[in-house]
Amino acid sequence: MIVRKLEEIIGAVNDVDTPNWYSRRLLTASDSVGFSLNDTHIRAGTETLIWYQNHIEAVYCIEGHGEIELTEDGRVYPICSGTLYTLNGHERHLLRAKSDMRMICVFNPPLTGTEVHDANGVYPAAAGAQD
Ligand code: 9YT
Repeated sequence: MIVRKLEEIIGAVNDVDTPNWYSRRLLTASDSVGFSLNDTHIRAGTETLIWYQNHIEAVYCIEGHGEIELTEDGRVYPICSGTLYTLNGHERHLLRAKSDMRMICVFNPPLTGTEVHDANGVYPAAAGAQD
């Protein structure tokens, strides 16, 4: 059993800060549970290109509001507290935060804990992952 508190992650190596968002990786690959879980804040007014080619991400918004736009067809989905979206098709998208947003993000395969997006919005594949 794993019991962990947010205060243990804040300021540690798994507290990842970028210009558009900061993400506290509460569960990571080293926990060996098959997924990872982040407590992520998106800064108001930001737009982030995201394309999880190597992962499935589920995102549950618990604070704030914004939208995602799928770049393939321009469809826009409003996101607010209580909205879940899951990128089960590895959809390339833009995330726009209309206010500060807080999201619980689950990744499969799990993140190692320190990932940031590359220029294409991608996180690298987990070591040992199959193509
Ligand atoms: C919602 C979203 O994907 N935000 C970008 C950060 C990412 N979810 C993370 O690593 O927590």
